[in-house]
Amino acid sequence: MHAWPASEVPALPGKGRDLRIHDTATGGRITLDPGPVARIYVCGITPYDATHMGHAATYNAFDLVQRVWLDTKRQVHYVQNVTDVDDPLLERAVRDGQDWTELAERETALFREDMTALRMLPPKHYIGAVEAIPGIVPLVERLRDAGAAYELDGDVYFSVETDPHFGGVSNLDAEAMRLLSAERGGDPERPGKKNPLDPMLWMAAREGEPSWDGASLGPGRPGWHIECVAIALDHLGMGFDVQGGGSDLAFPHHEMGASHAQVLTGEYPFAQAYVHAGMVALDGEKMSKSKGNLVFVSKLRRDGVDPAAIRLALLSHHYRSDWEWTDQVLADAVERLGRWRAAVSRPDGLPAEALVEEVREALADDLDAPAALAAVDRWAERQNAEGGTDEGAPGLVSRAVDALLGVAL
Ligand code: 5CA
Ligand code: ZN
Repeated sequence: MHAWPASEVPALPGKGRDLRIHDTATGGRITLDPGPVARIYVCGITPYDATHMGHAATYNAFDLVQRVWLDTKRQVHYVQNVTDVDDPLLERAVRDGQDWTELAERETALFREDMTALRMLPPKHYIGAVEAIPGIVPLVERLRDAGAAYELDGDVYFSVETDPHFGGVSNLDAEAMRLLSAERGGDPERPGKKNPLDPMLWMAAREGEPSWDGASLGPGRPGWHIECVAIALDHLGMGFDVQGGGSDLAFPHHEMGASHAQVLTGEYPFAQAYVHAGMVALDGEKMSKSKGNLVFVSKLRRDGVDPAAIRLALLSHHYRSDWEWTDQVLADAVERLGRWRAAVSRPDGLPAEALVEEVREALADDLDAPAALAAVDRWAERQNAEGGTDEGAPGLVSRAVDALLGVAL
């Protein structure tokens, strides 16, 4: 699949700091030590509805990871998937009487437009589940042949007990895992499973549903977790730097994915850090396609909201916190954007080298975007009130805000 066009990342004087980031698996902050090419996998959308502010907030967090790494003069190898076949997508297509491939294509196209407008840097590899199927089948066969997967009425399940590290990503107790598994696509109640938590790797073809050649597995379609594992292993290999997504993916998705990969390769860990963004809510409840309490990026754009203001609204919350989208959040961002634009449009200004370092330090410190915004606010306030004599300052601030925060002033 093609991704979306990259906005230019202006070069800044000096060099950024190494990223210290909260890792769900260890429950603490770790300093990442990527090589010259940092590797990141971020779980993509299931394209049955348009990009909402929750999605945008999560992709904003991982866009900041990329920008911090680029500022340390590293290359970034960023991979993202599109879950373009899965139960919720097929159910929505049936509900609305439309072709599931058309639905997926249309919503993926809209997502690309939203990401472009928000200046999110694109992945190097943007891979759909459907196009990954030829790579998924042999992985499932290998797991089965190694005794790590078993068949149940034609479906193939992964046996979580074959991974000694199982549970080490989310660190949840058995009861919490069972509840979340039932809530998030698992089937802990299905009789005949070795362990109620075992996730499906390959679903045998169902009447009226799309299916693909599964070689010795028979016709069917892939489970959700193995999709991301196949794509990540293919394009990044084991031990990549960051596995990212919203906090609702820590269990079961990232837990299961890590186990699949660790059993497949005999290596540990799947990723150096598991990084999770908080959930954005609307009217007191997590924004979600299944509930329908959504604010869409595309709708705001159509209403004439500047994408830079949407981006500032996202940046005004720490990526790990759960927060509520309100009209006030957007109004504050519009106002801030106005103040910043006024400040950089003055012909000369307050020296800004120290500001660039403050923004760098804030982002390197577990992506503290609110602290970065506060630093720019302080500069803009003094600049608007007093100005200065440094001719290069407004340009430097514009470039830094673009390069590090993805906001075009
Ligand atoms: N296709 C799978 C991942 S392989 C999936 O979870 N798709 S999704 O469309 O449901 O979500 C895409 C990303 O947005 C995921 O990282 C998810 O954790 C995140 N996300 C979904 N809802 C919210 C929300 N309300 N707030 C923050 N992030 C969210
Ligand atoms: Zn995923």
